[in-house]
Amino acid sequence: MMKRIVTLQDISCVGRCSITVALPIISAMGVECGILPTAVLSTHTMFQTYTCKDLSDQIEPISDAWEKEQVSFDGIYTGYLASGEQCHQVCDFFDRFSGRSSGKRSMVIVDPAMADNGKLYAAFDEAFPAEMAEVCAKADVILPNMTEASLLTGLPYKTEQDPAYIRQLLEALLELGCGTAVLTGVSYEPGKLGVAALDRDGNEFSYFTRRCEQSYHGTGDIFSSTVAGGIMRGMRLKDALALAADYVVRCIEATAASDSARWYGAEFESQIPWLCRELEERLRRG
Ligand code: PXL
Repeated sequence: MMKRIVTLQDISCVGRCSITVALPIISAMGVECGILPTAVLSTHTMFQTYTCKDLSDQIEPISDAWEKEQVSFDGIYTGYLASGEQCHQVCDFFDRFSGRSSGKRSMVIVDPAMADNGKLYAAFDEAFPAEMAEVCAKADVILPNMTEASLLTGLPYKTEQDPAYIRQLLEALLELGCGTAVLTGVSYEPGKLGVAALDRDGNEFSYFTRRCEQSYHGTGDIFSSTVAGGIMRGMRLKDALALAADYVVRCIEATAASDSARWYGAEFESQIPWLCRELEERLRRG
């Protein structure tokens, strides 16, 4: 039977991030994707002018209606959340819908999308990372980038990385309470970039690709959505991470070959056929 995931993040109407990325990618991967929009923005917050309508007051009534209709999810995937208060609501949502009480556990995947390149996104204040840490505490898998990991753990943000520092960050992330911590944007040598993960049983793994010169907004959302889709399709986490990293590289390469502005995100659409083919191929190989 087809798996059903629900993603909780904003709708940035233009700019290729959050729901406008998650929905097409997860659907293309053969997974039903429900949405619970946390806010509606004209664009993501890296544009100079943007509007934002917080939808916090919709989370509870939508949850109530779903509960009445006995809607259930195989997975819950969260991204950009609009406020600290909303982080609490999302924790309540996990308690209601992750099936921990009914025994049919759903996978909780949290991308604590709140910062990049050493800086919090424009809409957040310094108190926000501690609220997001509470969301991470309830997750099976968290997917922070280096900046987010440093804000979540209080460890310094370093652009020069080594394995000891990455291990320290991963251990500190696990201490938040999540099942597996995945760090993105890990780099030990100039031409390579990748991810490193550690789970509660002490299993550690990493995956590296070539480092692309260009960077585009929203690639973190492309990555996390692909990981979520891969897990829902039954991939092992490390295989889902590798597929997601390879897909992001292809998306960046496709975008670099065109002349689109980086604020409009990466052209993930043109690489969806590759993603679908590669997903089925890698699932077959096992
Ligand atoms: O891609 C992360 C993201 C999602 N949603 C909104 C954002 C950002 C990053 O800036 O502003 C509204």
